[in-house]
Amino acid sequence: MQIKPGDRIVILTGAGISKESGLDTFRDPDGIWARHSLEEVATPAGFARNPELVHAFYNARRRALADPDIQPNTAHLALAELEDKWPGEVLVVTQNIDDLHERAGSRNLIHMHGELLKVRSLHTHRVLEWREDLTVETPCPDTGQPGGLRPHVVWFGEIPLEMERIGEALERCALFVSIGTSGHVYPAAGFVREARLFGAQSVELNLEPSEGSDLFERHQHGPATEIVPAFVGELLAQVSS
Ligand code: BJW
Repeated sequence: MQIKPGDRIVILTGAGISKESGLDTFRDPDGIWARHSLEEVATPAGFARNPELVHAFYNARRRALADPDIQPNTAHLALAELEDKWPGEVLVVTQNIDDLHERAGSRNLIHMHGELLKVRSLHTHRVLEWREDLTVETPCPDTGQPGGLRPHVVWFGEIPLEMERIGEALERCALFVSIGTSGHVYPAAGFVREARLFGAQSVELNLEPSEGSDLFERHQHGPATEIVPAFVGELLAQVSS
């Protein structure tokens, strides 16, 4: 791989990077979509039909994230170290709504599918930090009206966050790395094509070949906690040599 210190790197992460921290993926046999209906809990129509069910789904995941056993793993930590030591921009674009990248120390980070620890007012569109359970009775702090808050997450049919900034980063990067994502969900699944169109090299780090595996020039398959630190080590060796 020909990348030199100073080159820009974009890293896309998905649920697979947080699996070994104890959080479930979506599409694996033991994943979230095996237990919950995607249409009921991850679409605006599902929320309009049954907000209690959607709140219960995200309340349970918010509580799980607060479990002291759930901590960033060596893959999250390696990406934070890369941002710290690589002499060039490293941008992590995560599809995950957990906060494990922040807790590991990543700072240049975009949560394109939102954040579990934030809610949004349906009346004022203001985004608020949130760690408690949410119900249909919870009043919106801005208006005092009950039922005026929703999870700050991107559901199917909604436009992911910060797409302009992501597009610019994909055009400029010399290396695009995809970690722990199945490649089923767009627009994230199309980022590799976009980056390659503008000349970036591409690497997939995943437990197994993803849906779009053939689009990547290089692949490393295995658990994120092993293959991500090894890959970061390889990049950082170029800085010290
Ligand atoms: C490990 C591991 C270990 C395990 N180590 N690896 C038809 C064709 C094309 C597109 C569409 C279509 N019909 C509709 C669409 C669009 C739609 C879409 O893509 N649908 C597809 C399902 C077909 N997309 C949208 O609606 C998006 N919006 C949109 O397109 O707007 C239009 C627009 C875009 C841009 C500009 C202008 C307009 C919105 C998508 C929202 C996704 N939301 C969710 C839920 C909300 C957040 C939450 O509750 O958490 O986001 S769905 C869910 O999937 C979640 C995830 O972020 C997302 C991706 O999942 P991810 O991360 O890939 O997880 P898995 O489980 O699928 O994969 C895990 C991988 O890890 C596996 O490969 C494992 O092997 C691996 N793994 N353990 C390493 N230890």
